[in-house]
Amino acid sequence: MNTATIETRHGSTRDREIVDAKVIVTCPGRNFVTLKITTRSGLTGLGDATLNGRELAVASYLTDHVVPNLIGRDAGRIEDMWQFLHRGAYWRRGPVTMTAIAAVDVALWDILGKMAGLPLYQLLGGRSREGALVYGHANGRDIEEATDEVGKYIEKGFLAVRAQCGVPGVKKAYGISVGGKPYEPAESELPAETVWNTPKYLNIVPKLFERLRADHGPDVELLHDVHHRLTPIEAARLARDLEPFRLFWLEDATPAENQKGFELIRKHSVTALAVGEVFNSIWDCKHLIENQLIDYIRTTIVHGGGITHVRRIADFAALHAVRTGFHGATDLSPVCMGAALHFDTWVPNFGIQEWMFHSDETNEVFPHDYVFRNGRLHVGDTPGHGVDIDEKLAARFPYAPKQLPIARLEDGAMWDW
Ligand code: GCO
Ligand code: MG
Repeated sequence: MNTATIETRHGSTRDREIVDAKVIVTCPGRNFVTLKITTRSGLTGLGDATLNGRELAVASYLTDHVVPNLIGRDAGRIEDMWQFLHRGAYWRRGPVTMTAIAAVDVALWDILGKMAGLPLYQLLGGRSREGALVYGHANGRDIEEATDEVGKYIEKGFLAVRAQCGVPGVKKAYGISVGGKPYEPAESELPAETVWNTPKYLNIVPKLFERLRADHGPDVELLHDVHHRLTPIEAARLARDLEPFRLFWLEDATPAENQKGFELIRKHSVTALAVGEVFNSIWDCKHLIENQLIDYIRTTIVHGGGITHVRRIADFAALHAVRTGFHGATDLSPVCMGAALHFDTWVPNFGIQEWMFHSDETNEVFPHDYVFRNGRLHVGDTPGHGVDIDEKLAARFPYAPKQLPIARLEDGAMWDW
């Protein structure tokens, strides 16, 4: 086969030239930033670029500093594009940079899938499983309400459920919805102030899980998110107290900047640990993974530099028996979710995928082909990642500034939210 034949079958360099790239900001209930890349042959690819509460920083990074570099380049050179944007920018890593790089990377993988006429999981190496086990978010103002909510998820077919409950004496505990609406943390233009009390929290959580096991039996997988609130020794105590209830994982038990802290947790408990939704590089998790201080790595596609980089993290994690458990809150758009699910379908060391339900408006703006069946999300066979954007509809939902809450201790000092 000569070069000319190869080029006609797979798109010539000229066909693959990037002729347009634009950033779409929309707020169908919450803000999303999306990058859309178009090639000369008319193929388009989408990448999510959403960084909750700091959306416009990424939009500007892309529009002002990345898009001018994309025009005229070969959309097929995905690896080179990644290196160009990472090494070439001189300023590496960081959530804004890595989210912007992820958007380009995912859009290019999407285009590659369309060029090949294949779903993304096939490009990565094909299926390892039929569907991706997902966990939903159950929460309640008290234990009673939380156990009812867990029951509802089980009835819907979920095999794994994250459970959070209100903390008596704490006005706004993390993860608890208000007014019957689904939980959405970024609720106001300026950060809502919450007050935190660790002893009260440490008192209630084991009681919640004792009750959940009593009500729902041993089979359902239960998870819990501490959301960075504890010191390492407090986290160790909670992990030990929760051992009898066999959690699938305890998440972000302590802020992960202090990685030695995880040794302390490990020393005292065999509760599985998950970390990494705020990481953006393999360098953030290298120590935790190679020392087997965690069991699940949560860094997902949009915040971890795209498929190209997260694949490196996953392969490295596999060497150390660490599995993936990607972040999947509603602040990641369906575009990230679609890409993550293709990754989950392929990656050998898959653990679980978080799945918070997007609003109907969001699902209409981002039509997609993944579906929930029997506790798992299943990707379709649409070429690429299978998620599109309805730009006309997106334009009807203009950006609305919203920030995440903050937490203070009772004496007024700042704490980790
Ligand atoms: C989780 C999370 C999120 C974050 C959110 C911040 O789903 O595990 O911790 O809900 O709070 O992504 O933007
Ligand atoms: Mg979390």
